[in-house]
Amino acid sequence: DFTDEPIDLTNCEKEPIHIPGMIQPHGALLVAANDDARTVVQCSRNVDLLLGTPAESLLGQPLSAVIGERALAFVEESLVRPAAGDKQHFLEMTIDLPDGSAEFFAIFHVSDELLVVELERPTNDDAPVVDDFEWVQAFFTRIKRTHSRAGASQVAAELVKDILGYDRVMVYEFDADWNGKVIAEAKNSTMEPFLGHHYPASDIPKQARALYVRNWVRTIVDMDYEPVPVVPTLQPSGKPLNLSLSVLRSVSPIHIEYMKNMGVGATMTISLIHGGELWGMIACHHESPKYVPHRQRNLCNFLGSFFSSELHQRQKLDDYQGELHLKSLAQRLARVFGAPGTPDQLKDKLTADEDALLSVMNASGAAVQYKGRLLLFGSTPGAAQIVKLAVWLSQQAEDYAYHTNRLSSVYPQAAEYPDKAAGVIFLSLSSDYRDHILWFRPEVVQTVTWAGDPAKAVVRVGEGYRISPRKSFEAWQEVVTNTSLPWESKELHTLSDLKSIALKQTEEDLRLAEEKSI
Ligand code: BLA
Repeated sequence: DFTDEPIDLTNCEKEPIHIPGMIQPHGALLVAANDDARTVVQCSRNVDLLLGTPAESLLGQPLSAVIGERALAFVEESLVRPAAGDKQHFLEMTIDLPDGSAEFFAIFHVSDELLVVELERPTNDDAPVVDDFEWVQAFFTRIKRTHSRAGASQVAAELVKDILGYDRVMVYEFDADWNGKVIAEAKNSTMEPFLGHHYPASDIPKQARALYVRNWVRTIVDMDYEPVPVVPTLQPSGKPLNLSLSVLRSVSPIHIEYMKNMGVGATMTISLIHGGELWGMIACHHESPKYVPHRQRNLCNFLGSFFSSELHQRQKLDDYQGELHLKSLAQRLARVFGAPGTPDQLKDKLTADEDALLSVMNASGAAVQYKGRLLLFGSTPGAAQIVKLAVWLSQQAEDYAYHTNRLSSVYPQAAEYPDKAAGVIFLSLSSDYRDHILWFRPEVVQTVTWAGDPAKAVVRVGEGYRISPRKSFEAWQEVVTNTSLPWESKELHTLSDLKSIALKQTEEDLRLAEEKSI
């Protein structure tokens, strides 16, 4: 219940989306008790439209009277199979209706001991005609041929788009804080590009992510749908019906609004999971309503898990190559700092290799203080600001180095230049701290791209108010204000490599100074 609650990011997490008491109307839902007759105890209101029998007449009947003895026997048999636990089973069946028989997809699972059967009528309109085998083969072959994570993601997006025919297919990746980024995209030319865009964690709240770990494919067939209530609302035990594993589960109205704001008419999402953890999603958008038959959805589920493990391998390769690259940059810099010469000579050398100086820390700016001269590269605060900051940093430094990605929280003056230095890494080049390097990163808000309509901060829902999707971005912006992307362990490793080089240099200086004084 959201009524009168203050608007904050945790609201989204409180919505009990697993017990909406409603379904999407492209199918019908039957709930059967765990008794011998498998008595129908709940059903969706729209059974009259799909099965020709009103809900009132269906409730209390044995399930076999609705789906037939044979289908029920098959269902019971698949349920006792081992590892049947947390998953759905699937069956194509013909059901005798009052006015003739019809084909259905039946997807069933167990929820609180109750048997939940979901029936979808295959639509013959734009269902893609594909050969499963060819499809799977094309997917495997083309993914296997790619070498990088980005390459594999791009191919996956393109293949899923070809196969399912959505207007836009994205590979969406979570970071450590569950914020998301679009890392690959295949789309119709008329669609606005989302590639590279970042989204706050609250856009896919925690309880939704938990459901996508259990249920790997989520479809919303028509954003403009009228939800269909399940009757009676509660199961015989008095509890709400848990629809965590349901494929027809009605969607959070907040999420629907979010999608409509984006101009999306239908979606399908395939979970990307590694080691039991959701690390990303393949997100498909269609401008108009779109139904994909369960058969194809199932195949996507399988391809998603194949793609996940392929991508994991490529990530390891990318990390390894990234480390090699950083090492070579660090060596180049070590040569420069190993024989710096005069400040002017050092300046010339670093200017010629500015790219190495900045990319070794993935920084947007750097400052080098050397023999009384301050040399600036890329985007930095002003010289006077840097000199003051460096004094403070040399006091904080332990073992000649210091780093933070929230500089202004420990050094308030930095709030004057978050666009230049929300994060900083400091490395002393001499034992008296007089010579040193600073690397800078701007605040993350400046470096990420955001799309969407920031209007409509609050929506009226009945008596109360609810947070709307775009409000979450503002809240997220507050969270990341004055914060840069974190310094990663590979950068901190390189820092200590550079440090040992710099310190050797310092020892050498001391030895020379000693020799001179003798
Ligand atoms: C679900 N939010 C989702 C899903 C996606 C996103 C992919 C999965 C369901 C689906 O396939 O549509 C988010 N989709 C995105 C993003 C992009 C995209 C970021 O295409 C970018 C390109 N959402 C909000 C806010 C709340 C919220 C503020 O923005 C909460 C108040 C909730 N999102 C929300 C909920 C779900 C959801 C509750 C679960 C929907 C469900 O499965 O019922």
